[in-house]
Amino acid sequence: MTRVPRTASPQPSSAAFIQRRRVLQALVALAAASTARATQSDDAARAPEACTSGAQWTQRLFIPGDRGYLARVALGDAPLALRATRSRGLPAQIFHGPLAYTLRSGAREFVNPTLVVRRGQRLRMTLDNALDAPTITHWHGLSVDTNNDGGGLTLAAPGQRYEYAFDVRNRGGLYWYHPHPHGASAGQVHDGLYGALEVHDDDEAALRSALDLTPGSTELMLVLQDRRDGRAYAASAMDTLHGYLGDDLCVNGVPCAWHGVATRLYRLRMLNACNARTLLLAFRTAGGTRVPFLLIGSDGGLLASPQRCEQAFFAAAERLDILLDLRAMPVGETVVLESLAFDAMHANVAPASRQGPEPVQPQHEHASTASATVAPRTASWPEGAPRPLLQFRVGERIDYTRRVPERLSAIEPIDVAGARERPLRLGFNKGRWRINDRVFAMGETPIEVARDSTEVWLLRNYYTSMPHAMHLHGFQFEVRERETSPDFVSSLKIDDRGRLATDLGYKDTVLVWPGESVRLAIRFALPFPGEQIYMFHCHNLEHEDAGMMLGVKVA
Ligand SMILES: [Cu+2]
Repeated sequence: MTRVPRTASPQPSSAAFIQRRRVLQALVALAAASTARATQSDDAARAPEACTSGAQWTQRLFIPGDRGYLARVALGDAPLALRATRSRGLPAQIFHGPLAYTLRSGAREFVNPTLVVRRGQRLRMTLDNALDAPTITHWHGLSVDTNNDGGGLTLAAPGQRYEYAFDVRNRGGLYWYHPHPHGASAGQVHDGLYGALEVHDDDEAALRSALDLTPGSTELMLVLQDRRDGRAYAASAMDTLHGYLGDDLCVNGVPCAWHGVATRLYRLRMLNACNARTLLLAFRTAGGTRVPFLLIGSDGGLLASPQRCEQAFFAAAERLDILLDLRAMPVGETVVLESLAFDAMHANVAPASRQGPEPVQPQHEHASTASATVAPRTASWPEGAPRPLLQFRVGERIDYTRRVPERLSAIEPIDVAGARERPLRLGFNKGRWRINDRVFAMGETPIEVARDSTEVWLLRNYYTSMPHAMHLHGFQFEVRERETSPDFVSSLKIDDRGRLATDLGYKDTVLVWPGESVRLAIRFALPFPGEQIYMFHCHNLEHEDAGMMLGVKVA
């Protein structure tokens, strides 16, 4: 858990670094005439080329191997055991919290494994709780029944085991798993309990074949988490109000990493595993030229067709599937994945924050005792502040002639004729974030939905609020419409319903900005007998733990 010391100056300082940058800039200048790309952005040109944590692209991006940290493991018929425990034995460069999921398959041991399943397969998994606090694992985005959802109605006590068994009904795509014990989710996720779950299907196979994509090489899974240090979660009252933000963004456990690439298409499958942070992702060359990308998928798998983007908001718990085209890049060029500056719109809740939120009684003790001695502090990286995240270095010229398919998958619009519209207001009162003025109460289901019905959910966020990334368990939905969006959001709209490229396809998490109304179409098709209970909540995990969550009964 050692890390590179923080430096006072965010600017690169070593002579060698400056020399390298000059060389790169010269290369870029030579290549500029032949690189017909987006217009130069003054903002981008002024942005620091190096990551600001002090490491300055000195570490390689961590690529998972055939075992260990984040490695992919194909689940077969035999049940495997996921163990929530203390993290240990990670590679030295990995910056991870004090907790981890471990899994053993044959002779191989995995840490926060990427679980790989086929659509239609039966998933059998045991959760062993080796923490000193209750936990439960939620399968984020999967269509499962209440007992398998892990939404927090049932917990595994310390030393106890919980059994999951369900059919994987979801489309191919990147889903994930993380703890969901009410009142303690934020700490457990922050402390290191999270992992990706890849569902494979025919559309996925066709894409990999068409573009010659190989996981771990030309298809890179990037798990993003912001951290302050390697220690256990310690949230201040301000963190509880705004969400816990880190100082550094770790990509696959490494801040400020670089990765060597060739002149071809790369697929980047990204998971925002941050507790609360929204990013505005974009790519640029060292010289400041914006590099557009193709958005090919989101939470519920591949879009119908690729969408060309120059930037995309990426909220907590969302997934983005991106193709980055490096064919026109000269060898020696660098392309930086960065988060652009944006108005985080937290200002409107600042006055209330002076009094601090009303204390929330956690229902469970925190998973780690180490936090007791750590004084909470706020992050040095405010939400919306620009930050380079990951550097790609073009080191090899290759011929690559594959074409991106026009059709990626079939997206059936949800028929909303006769659908009930259900208003859900997001707001703040008496020190708590609320949905329809309520906070979560165990055993209550203020939202009751008829089995196999279709509803339109109208999410309205107050002007005097902050952005909330709203997540529904158990069902993927369609974002139908955005109204009265902030100007900088509506400037990215791609249709006359105010939708963004990242709203397309199927979603399970949607970011709702202050003053905005967002309509979702949800088909509550329920293949399970009896009544089922799900959660609808903000995925700013501090908001969720403090009660910005309602039970949903489908019967
Ligand atoms: Cu929220």
